[in-house]
Order: sequence, then structure tokens, then C-alpha cells
Amino acid sequence: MPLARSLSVTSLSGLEEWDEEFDLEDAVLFEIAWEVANKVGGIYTVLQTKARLTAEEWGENYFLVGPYVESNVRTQVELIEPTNPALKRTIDKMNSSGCKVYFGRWLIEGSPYVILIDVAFTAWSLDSWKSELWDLCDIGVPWFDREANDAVLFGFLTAWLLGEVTQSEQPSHIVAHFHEWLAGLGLVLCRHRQLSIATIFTTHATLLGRYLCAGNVDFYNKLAEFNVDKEAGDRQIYHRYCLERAAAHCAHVFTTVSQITAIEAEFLLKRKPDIVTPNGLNVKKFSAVHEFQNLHAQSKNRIQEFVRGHFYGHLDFNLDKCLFLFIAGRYEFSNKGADIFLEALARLNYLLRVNHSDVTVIAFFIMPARTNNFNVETLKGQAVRKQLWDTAQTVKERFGKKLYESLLVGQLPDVSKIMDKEDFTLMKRAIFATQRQCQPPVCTHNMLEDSNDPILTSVRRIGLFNSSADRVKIIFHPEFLSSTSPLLPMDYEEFVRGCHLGVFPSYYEPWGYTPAECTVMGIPSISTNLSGFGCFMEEHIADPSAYGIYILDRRYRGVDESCNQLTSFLFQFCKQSRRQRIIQRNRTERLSDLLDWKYLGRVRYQKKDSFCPSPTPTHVLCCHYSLLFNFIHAFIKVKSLHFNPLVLMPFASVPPSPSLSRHSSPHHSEAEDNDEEERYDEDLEAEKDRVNIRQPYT
Ligand code: U2F
Ligand code: UDP
Ligand code: G6P
Repeated sequence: MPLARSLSVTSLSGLEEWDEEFDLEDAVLFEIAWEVANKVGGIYTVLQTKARLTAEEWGENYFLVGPYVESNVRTQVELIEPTNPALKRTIDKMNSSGCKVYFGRWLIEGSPYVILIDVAFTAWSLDSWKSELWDLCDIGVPWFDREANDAVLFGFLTAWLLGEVTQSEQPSHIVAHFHEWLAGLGLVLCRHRQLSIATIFTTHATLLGRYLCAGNVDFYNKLAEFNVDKEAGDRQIYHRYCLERAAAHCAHVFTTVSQITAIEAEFLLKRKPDIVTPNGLNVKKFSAVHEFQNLHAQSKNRIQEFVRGHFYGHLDFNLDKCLFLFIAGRYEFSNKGADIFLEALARLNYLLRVNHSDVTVIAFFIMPARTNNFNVETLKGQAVRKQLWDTAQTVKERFGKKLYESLLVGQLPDVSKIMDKEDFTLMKRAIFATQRQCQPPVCTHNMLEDSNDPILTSVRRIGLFNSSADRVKIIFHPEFLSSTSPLLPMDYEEFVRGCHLGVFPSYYEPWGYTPAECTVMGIPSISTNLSGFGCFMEEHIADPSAYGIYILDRRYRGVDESCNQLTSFLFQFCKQSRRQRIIQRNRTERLSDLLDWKYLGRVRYQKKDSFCPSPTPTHVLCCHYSLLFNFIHAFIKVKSLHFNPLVLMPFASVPPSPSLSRHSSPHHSEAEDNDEEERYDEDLEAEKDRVNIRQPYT
């Protein structure tokens, strides 16, 4: 179906002014990412939430390209025959040459077409493709780095696919939008093969940024000083870094998700992004304005049920005065700010206790770690709760029957006699079953690395073991939530709705979907001025905290000071009445439009000075994705698609590292941890005089 629309293009980033109206009827958009119908992290959320709008804009000419993962396909994709004859020829040709390429519809809103490539099926080509990569640009990928091997296979296969598409048909404009380093090689190869395709590369985080931040590095003040080759080599990610940097340099348009990441990319990838495209969401509006408040109450009841079971035998606090806080996301302890959240909880516990507050805080940590399934004590909690419920139902039924019989004979029952011995025995037996010798567990699962786990280690240090005296309780759920869980059968969205506050005090967060998701569900959240989301909100809203968007200062303050600020946010939150919380939720929810993909276009063309730690102010443009495509269109028209083979060599002097590159997420070394502790002590010393609340970790 041809696209009946036209778009007007205006100049960007120093390009010539272009006022002509273009007819995009035969433009085709391929969006290529490892997370197409394959949930790994936030990129999946980008693709999934944007799909409806992009499919509306591009109609039949929009195709997502991703990896074929059988378990995902079974639940998320409907495989069909390719609808487009040229594409069918392409896929048939590839399949008859030893590939396995599937075509289907991704069963999400917008039902976009997906082309899924089984990379494992073509693994026989890995060695030859790797040597081709080496000959082409001296990037050597070690055999044991599975993820990088997948990136090589996926890159060559997507470039093959796009090459065939350009051969079999001559659409005027093909745009290929690649996300993240894992998909980046396809872009590099498209440029090398001089395919007539306009390319976009979006980075959602830089590899080096993630690794450096997770270590003991004063990242934002030292951005300009890093010896990038050495840092990548030291962290055994040199080859991945090369792939990422090559893609960023080869792209016609290079974009990222926030201004803070734009600066990071400029220093670490050595290319300033052309455009910043803030991440949006697909916001669903309810016809009844207060529906989201009702949903909060419903979901909160379900969380309360779980808490009843988890704390059985220790339910000595008022559940109605209990606030649910949570942090969720990839398990990067310090990048995601779980470290300072724990410290702040310890301080909050102290404040609530000395102020004799009747509020109890339960802080949930939802971060996937390696486990051996749920632990017995946690499962037992839910079983005991269920048993107590059943006992209550049995006694209620017996009670009701006697009451009924009494009424039938026209008598008021003698309430003191209506329950007999058997009822009391039943109830006593049930109560005995709830006797418990141990405290309610902190962790819901058996952790594989219990003694080294950073959350559990911190909990041990601050001593928050869910004891009766503590006003702050901790529950660590080291697995993403699912509605089929025997423990907490809720999906993530339901859980967020039932909580009171999301806490995301990240140190490294290019965007941060979790606080954005809270906002559109009307749940207040804490983020930071080092996260893309936090900066975006600070920029667009005059007083974010008035709307339940608390932005923690992690940029200009030391760790301890930020921790105090976080404690103060939490304490103030705990002091609110129910009425105030309801009003605050209403205000939070009113911001959802700002985060809708549909409305993000409104912030386009806003020129912004970059944030202070950057020595040279950069100018980046916030814009909507459709504008981005206008931009690429302008590039096509001005014929500025010049290929420069030099850019394929990210850096000539340093040889690629053959060393091990195993970690998907960065981790601390012991030495780094020790250094960090020293630095922490120094910070603490420096701030000692200014601190007026307990230092739980001293
Ligand atoms: C950013 O978050 P993502 O996690 O979506 O993306 P990456 O930072 O690129 O992920 C890092 C790598 O970790 C891998 C994944 C990547 O190679 O394949 N990985 C994994 O192997 N297993 C996991 O369970 C999780 C990750 C960014 F950090 C956010 O702030 C943004 O909101 C988001 C969307 O723009 O992108
Ligand atoms: N999430 C989820 N289930 C959970 C916890 C989190 O699906 O139990 C999702 C959440 O909705 C969000 C993503 O994980 O979309 C995390 O994205 P974010 O941008 O916050 O961080 P990332 O992990 O990508 O760095
Ligand atoms: C929603 C519901 C109210 C409920 C309230 C509880 O607003 O509509 O009926 O009283 O949530 O709020 P809280 O902040 O105490 O969970």
C-alpha cells in the first residue's frame, strides 16, 4: 500500500535550508535491532512502544529486522508469507543460500512486519565473515565472545538482506535505522558495500560509558581525559568498542536518546550526535479520569496480600499505613543507584524511628540476578497466608450456616455460642502454624552468589533485616515480575501501579524508562540529573517535584550529600497524608502527554546548551522520530552520502585486543571496590560536619 503523504524538510545541523515538499510514497524503512521481539532491556521498550505510530506513518513500508529466537517467536510473532513480492524474492533467495530468514507480524500494538534472522543457522560462516571483517577494518573478534559473534553474524546477514533488497527493487529511498552496537556492523557493511541506503545509528548507551561508570571513575568530570582505546582494552571490550565506534562514524545520521548521552558519545565515540531523540511511550488514556487511581488501589491490595504472606508471624505494623517503594531494572548495582538507595533507606529507618512515625516502608528491589529459584521460606509464607485464608473461610461458612438456621426459626442467635469448640480448634491450629522462629526473608530467591551479591552485602552492612523494630523493610526479588509467578503473581505494570513511589537514583542512565513508565501510570518517582529522563523533565517542567518528579542531584554533589538529599525526599514523602498522595498522583499523571511518542514532536527544534561538565558547549536538537526521517531524506536529496573508507578504522594505532570479553553488564573488580570504599570514606570525612543524621555505614 503506497504511503499517501508528504513531509516538509527543514535544515538541521548546518545542512542547507531545504523547503521542498517530498513525496515519500516509495520510501521504505527498515529498523534493525537485536531487541526486535526479543526483550533484553530498554531498547525493546523503544521499539515496542513506537511501533504503532511508526506503522501508521510508514504503513506497509515499515519492517523491523531482528534475531530469530524460537521461544519469543512462539509467543510474540505470527509467521506469515512476505507481503511484498520484492521482499519475498529476497527472503527466498537468502533461504536457498543457506540462511533461515522468517517473515511475520509482531503481535503488539500496530502489528508491524518483522523479518527475523536465525543467526545460529548461519554460524558456519562465522570464521570467514570474521576474517572479512579483519581485512576490512582490522577489528578482530575473539572466538569466545558469544555476544560479539552474534553481532558479526547478525551484521553480515542484515547487510546481505539489505543488499538483496536494493538489488531486487529500486525504491527511491531506503532508510535503515540501526540500534546499538549489536546491530551496528550491518550499517558499517552497508556503507562499505556502497549500498544506496540512508543509514541512521542510534546509541542507547555507550559501551565504555556503562563500564567506566560501573567502576570507580569520576566519569562526568573526566570525560575529556579518557584514553578510550586503553580503557576499552583494560575492560576487555576493545573489539565491541571498535564495532560501536565504526557504526557511529559510518552512519549518515548519528543519534542518541538524551543530551547527557550525546556529550558522552562525543567524547567516547568521538562523534557528536546529529540529533537527540528522547524516548517516548505509548500512553493509554482511560475514559474515566480517575481510573488509574482505582487501578492503584486494586494493585496495592494485591501487593498487600503478598506482604501479609511474606511477613506472616511478624505482621506487627499497620498495612494501611504502609508505603511501597521500589527500584527495578538491569542489575547494575551502582549505575542504577541501588547503592545509594540502600544507604538512604538506612537513614530513613533511623528518621522514622526517632520521630516515632507510624508509617512502615517496604522497599522492593526488582533486579534480575543468578538464582536457584524461589526459597522455601518465601514460598511457605504465601502457603501459610493461603491456609489462614481458607481457615477463615471455613469458620465463616460454619458461622453463616448457624446464623441462617437461627434466623429461619425466627430467633436472634446467641453470638457468644455461635462458634463451637471445633471452630476454636481450627483457628488455634492455624495460628500455631504461623509461629515463626526466623525474620521474614530479605531475598525471595536462593541466590547463586549470595555472599558476594552487592545488594545482600549492603543489607548486611546496614543491618536492615526486616526486624519488628525497623520501620523500613526490604524485599529483594532477583527476577523480573510475571503474572504466572507463584509468589507475586503480577506483571510489572500492575506492580508499578500498586506502589507509591519508584526510586531510580541512577549514576549512569542514558534515558531511563522506569521513571517514565511510573509517570504515565500516575506514580511519583525519583530520578537524577545524570539520567536522560531526569534532565528532560527538568528542562521541560518548571517545578518537577510539584508533579511528583523528584530529581536527585548526583551531578554537583558528593555521594554522601546526594544520599542525604535522597533520604530527605523519602522522609518528606512518608510524611504526606493519603489525601496529599492522591493529589500528587493526579498531578504526576497529567505529565503523561509529554512522554507520549505522539507528543514528543512538540519539543522539536529546541536548541539547548549542553550541560556544564562538558568543556565545549554542544548544540543538540530534540526531535521526534518522524523528523529524523525528514532529516535523512534531506541527506538523500542533497546527495551527501559520500563514502569515506577511513572512517571504518576507528583508530589506526592501537591493535585490537584478543582478550576475553565476557560481561554483558559491567562488574566491579575487587580492587575497584576497595578504591571506592576509600573514596567513600574520604567523601564522608569531608562532609562529616554538614551531616546531621545517622551514618549507618560508619
Ligand atoms: C539503554 O539500555 P539497554 O539495556 O536497552 O541497552 P544496552 O545498554 O545497550 O545493553 C547493554 C548490553 O547488555 C546486554 C545487551 C547489551 O549488549 O544485550 N544485556 C544482556 O546481555 N542481558 C541483559 O539481561 C541485559 C542486557 C539505556 F541504558 C537506558 O537508559 C535506556 O532507557 C534504554 C533505551 O534507550 O537503552
Ligand atoms: N521491566 C520489566 N519487568 C520488571 C522490571 C522492569 O519489564 O520486572 C522493564 C521496564 O518496564 C523498563 C525496562 O525493564 O521498560 C528497563 O528499562 P530502563 O530504560 O529503565 O533501563 P535499562 O534496563 O534499559 O537500562
Ligand atoms: C486511590 C483510590 C482511593 C484510595 C487511594 C489510596 O486514589 O481511588 O480509593 O484510598 O488510592 O491511596 P494510597 O496512597 O494510600 O495508596
